Amino acid sequence: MKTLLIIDVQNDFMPGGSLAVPEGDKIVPIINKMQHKFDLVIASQDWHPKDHISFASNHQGKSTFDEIELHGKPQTLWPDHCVQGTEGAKFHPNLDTKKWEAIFRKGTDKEIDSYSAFYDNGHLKSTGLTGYLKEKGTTQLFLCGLAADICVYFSTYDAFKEGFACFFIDDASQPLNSKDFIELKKKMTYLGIQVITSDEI
Ligand code: VGL
Ligand code: ZN
Repeated sequence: MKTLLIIDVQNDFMPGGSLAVPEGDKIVPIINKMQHKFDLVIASQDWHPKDHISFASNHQGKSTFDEIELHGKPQTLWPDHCVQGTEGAKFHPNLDTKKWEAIFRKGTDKEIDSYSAFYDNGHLKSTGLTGYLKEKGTTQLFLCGLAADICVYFSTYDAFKEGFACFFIDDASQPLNSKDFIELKKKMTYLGIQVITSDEI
């Protein structure tokens, strides 16, 4: 059973948004075109409170993209983005959401960031996504969205560890840092995650 998980295709990650991914909007028509190929389509939504710990604005004397240590782990400090209820947190207006059966929100706890749609960055709390996918009968999980090297990557990695056969759809994802992403693609391929393009589905 083939499921598509669309990660964080939200306005703040688009060109002109507060945490813009280069050419982030390029993937919208590609995602729209492939949704009919899946038995189940779901999405994740980055959904932070205003006082979220990952925002540089909530740390005195710090700048955006600084790295600090939080709960013993490195944390990049981001510009304010995907604040609950704002325009920036909405999905791209041209994204076709009609077929979506569920939206999993993440990053809602102000004390911890959450790149993966499955767990927070400390792997302390689950979103319930594994249980949902298993109950729905998902065997093959296809992932795409923004940013390829952050939330799509960490979601794919967790999905793989949870035992799903994983497919990373390269042309339906865009990275924040394209150099890092080359290495991450190698790592995924090495692990047994298939890196594919949307015409191979
Ligand atoms: C993301 C950084 C912070 C993402 C979310 O969706 O890739 N990146 N929050
Ligand atoms: Zn975020």
